[in-house]
Formats: sequence, structure tokens, C-alpha cells
Amino acid sequence: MNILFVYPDINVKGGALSYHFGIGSLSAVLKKAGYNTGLIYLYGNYDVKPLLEKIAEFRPDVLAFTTVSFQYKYIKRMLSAVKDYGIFTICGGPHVSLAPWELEKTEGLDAICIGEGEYPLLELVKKLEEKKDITAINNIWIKKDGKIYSNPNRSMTGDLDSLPFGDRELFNYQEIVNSDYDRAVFMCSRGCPYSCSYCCNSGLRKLQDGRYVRFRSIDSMMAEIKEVISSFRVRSVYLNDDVFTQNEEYVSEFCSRYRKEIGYPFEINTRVEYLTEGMIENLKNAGCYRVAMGIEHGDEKFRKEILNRRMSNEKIEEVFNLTKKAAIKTKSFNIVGFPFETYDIHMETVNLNRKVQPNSLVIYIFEPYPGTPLYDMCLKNNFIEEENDDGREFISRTDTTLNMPQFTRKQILKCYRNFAWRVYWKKSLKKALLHKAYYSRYGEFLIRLLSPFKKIVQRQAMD
Ligand code: B12
Repeated sequence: MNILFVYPDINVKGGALSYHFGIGSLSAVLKKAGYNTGLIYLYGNYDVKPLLEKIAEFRPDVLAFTTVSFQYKYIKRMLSAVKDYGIFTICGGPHVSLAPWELEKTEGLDAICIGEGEYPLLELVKKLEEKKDITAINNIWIKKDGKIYSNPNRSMTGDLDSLPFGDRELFNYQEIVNSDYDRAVFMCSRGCPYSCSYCCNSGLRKLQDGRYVRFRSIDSMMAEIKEVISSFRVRSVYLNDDVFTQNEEYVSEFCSRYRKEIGYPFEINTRVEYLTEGMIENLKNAGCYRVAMGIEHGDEKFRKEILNRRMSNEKIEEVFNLTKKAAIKTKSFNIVGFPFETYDIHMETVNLNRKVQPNSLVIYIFEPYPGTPLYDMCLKNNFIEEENDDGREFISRTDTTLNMPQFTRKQILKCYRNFAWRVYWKKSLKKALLHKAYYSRYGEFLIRLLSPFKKIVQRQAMD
């Protein structure tokens, strides 16, 4: 059996290719069971031709798409283009897991996978190979003769160490590392302990029984990192977990072993509530050079009531300052264009970032994802329509699909483009100008133009 994974990464911002942890894990499990897997990574502008060429060359029995909401419109076009090819088609990932109605509505789609896919996909492929009935596989919904067979879900995979390491060979992994500032990415965990109202974690955690937040053992992490850095040319490591520093003991042991056994500079993602002084010290000693944390919104009341993020501004300032004091660079994540937000409320996000002065920042425009409380809020208040694909081609999270009287699209775009400038101009004109160019209308063009010098530009903007 030949299984061809499709990773649509069309019209995304930033100019870096990416590894997909989900596809990596699914492919590793299938390969271990003796199946042949392939990948088509679709990057840049939408074009169906590379997919059709890959199908002709690879001759897949199963076409397996991973889905995030923003990519689904392209996936629909691809499915429609291959609907008469006689290939079994399946979608998995956060979008269809939380919007399972897509199965019925999507032409050319035979099945979807809800939640974690390793064992459901393996069972499906085996049954397809043996030409057995496929209508009763847990986590898999099947569309057959116009009828939908929806099935219950198995529990979350309890022991992540029982899964093989992700299949990076499937990707052109060296090219990905090169394009992403020579970083290799890893995840020590799955899941997130929080339920921010705009994030899919709030819905994903409800899909399957069992513990949602799980960590791999440190032995397993060290072994995977060693394998990757000895197989590819890598200069630094990025731990892409939703919240890496959840457990003081884990962080302490990870850091001491990482320092001895790996030693490459690394960066992490975390939440201010989980970062203690002790952890910061351990991270610093182990070679951590950057910590990225979500501020997301600067107005405490708005953040708590609309976003379900309950940390105080005082805590945010305290943790950013502690991190900077330890000479670790900080990066803040921010969002503009939430339902019920106004220009004045948004300016609180600017103000908090001005106070904190992160070494670098990221600003996104809010995108409503089905299965999240904020998506429902947008629908209920007519800020979006249910069929939210208006056919406009824009880069994910750089424009809004919300139509709100109190915060218009024009205002949101202006806030987005001026955000970094407003935060930095008084402190560092160079940083303010570089960020302003990146977030300008011509940002993507400039990224492409400056790509030979992108490491120098990044250093100037983020140090
Ligand atoms: C790490 C991460 C990234 C990394 C790596 C991407 C990846 N998925 O590996 C990077 C930085 C590249 C990234 C990029 C983006 N991300 Co991201 N990312 C995450 C994060 C924090 C963890 C995902 C992860 O790796 N989990 C572990 C792996 C093993 O799980 P998984 O990928 O979900 O795959 C499992 C199942 O979903 C399923 N599955 C997945 N695909 C398929 C396909 C088939 C056929 C089957 C059967 C099963 C299946 O089986 C897999 C194994 O169990 C999640 C939040 C979260 N906790 O899920 C957000 C998340 C997935 N990202 C999100 C978004 C929006 C994006 C971007 C659009 C952002 C942007 N504008 O650039 C891009 C889109 C990239 C793309 N084209 O898919 C959203 C998606 C929401 C949505 N409904 O659309 C999430 C859910 C966060 C959120 N805000 O809610 N992301």
C-alpha cells in the first residue's frame, strides 16, 4: 500500500519551510508496519499541478491530507481535482477534528480522522489492504454511498514513548532546517493545560478520553535530538511545545542532561505562569537563548473575560523582566482583531509590550477556528458567516474575516501594520523600522527579496 501525505502550507507568512509533527509521526507508524509512505509539501501560491505530478509518479492507494482551517479551501479544490482518480482520500488534523461536518460537505472526500491519528490510520490502511469493512474504525468517519458512518474515539495515546520518532526523512528535512535559520524543531509534549478561547486546544482536549497533556521521557527526547543533530546540519534547537516549562523537575533534569549531552543553543515556548526563577536559571545554564511567551492581549479584563487567559499584567511584566535579567532573549506573541475588541482596548496590548520591551515580537490578526468558543461568539454576533470562505486570497492571520462595527477591517489592518513600530520606536529605531517593513503591505515581497541576507536581518530585528 502506498500512502501519500499532503502537507498544504499555502500562502503562509515568514518564508520558512516547516516540519509537520503529525505527518512525521503518522508516517513513522505506517513505515514501521511495512507500508510505503510519500509526501507532497505544497508551499507558496496555490497550484494543483505538483500534486497531480506526484500522484502520477507515486501511484498512491491513499491520499492523506492534514488540515488547519485556513488551508481547507485549498484542500477542497485539490480533492475536487482528483475525485475521479479512484484513490481513497482522508483528512485529519485540528480542522476536520473540530469541524467533522466537512466530510459530508466536501466533494471527493471519503473519510476523516478525529483527534490523534496514528492507530486509526494504521487500522484503516490495514483494512483497505485486506479489503475488509472500514465503516467501524474508532476515530474514523467514513462516507460511503452517500451515508456517513461516524464512530466513537479511542483514548489519547497514553505513553508517547511508545511511538517511533517522527519520520523526518519523509521531508526534505535539511532544506527545512536551512530555511528556518538552521534550527531543528522538537516537541517533548502533546497538549496544553490551558483553554484559551481562541485556540483549538479547548476543543481538542474534549475529543478523546485520557490525559490531554503528556510528556515524553527525557531519555527519549535526548535520543531523538541526538539522532537528528547527527543526521542533519543543525546549529540550534527549538522546543515547539505549547508550554515547555510545566514541571519544575522535568525542566531541571532536561536542562542538566541537555547541557551535557547536546549543548546546542536552544529556544522554548512557554506561559508566564509556569516560568519560575529556578527554571530560568536552569534554562540559561543549559544554553537557552530565547523564551517565547504569549501576551496576546494587554487589557487584563478583556484578556480574562474574552480570551480566558487569567494571568495579571504584573505577572507578565515580572516574568519578562526576570528572563531578560538572566540574559535570555524574550519574544512575545500578540493578536489583534478579536470579537468585541476596539482600537482603544487594542492600544493596551501596545502599552504592555512597550513596558515589557520583548527583544522581538509577533503580531497576528485573529482567525476564528471552528470548535473554539470565540468562533461560536463570532457566529452568534454575526461577525462572520458560517460559510466563511469568501474566496479572498490572503496570507493566514494577516487579514480579518470579521465584520465588526466597533473595530473595522481598515482599523484592524492599521493596528496590525503599526503595532511593532508603536512598541519600539522610542527605544530602538532600527528594530522599529525592521519590524515595520516586515508587517507592511510589502512584507512578504521584502522577505523574499532579502532572503539571501535573512539571517543578518533576523539578528538585527530580534537581538
Ligand atoms: C507545533 C505547531 C505548529 C508547527 C508545526 C506544525 C505541526 N502541526 O506539526 C508550525 C510552527 C509549523 C505551525 C504552523 C501553523 N500552525 Co500551528 N500549531 C502547532 C501546535 C502548537 C502543536 C501541533 C503539533 O505538532 N501537535 C503534535 C502532533 C503530533 O499533532 P498534530 O500535528 O495535530 O497531528 C495529529 C492529529 O492532528 C492527527 N492528524 C494530523 N494530520 C492528519 C492527517 C491524517 C490523514 C490523519 C489520519 C490524522 C492526522 O494525527 C496526528 C498524530 O496524532 C498546535 C496546537 C496544538 N496543541 O495542536 C498549533 C496549531 C495546529 N497551529 C495552528 C495554526 C493556525 C497554524 C498556522 C496556520 C499558523 C500560520 N499562520 O502560519 C500554520 C499552519 C501550518 C500548516 N500548513 O498546517 C492552529 C490550527 C487551528 C486551525 N483550526 O486551523 C493550532 C491548532 C493552534 C491554535 N491556534 O489553535 N504550527
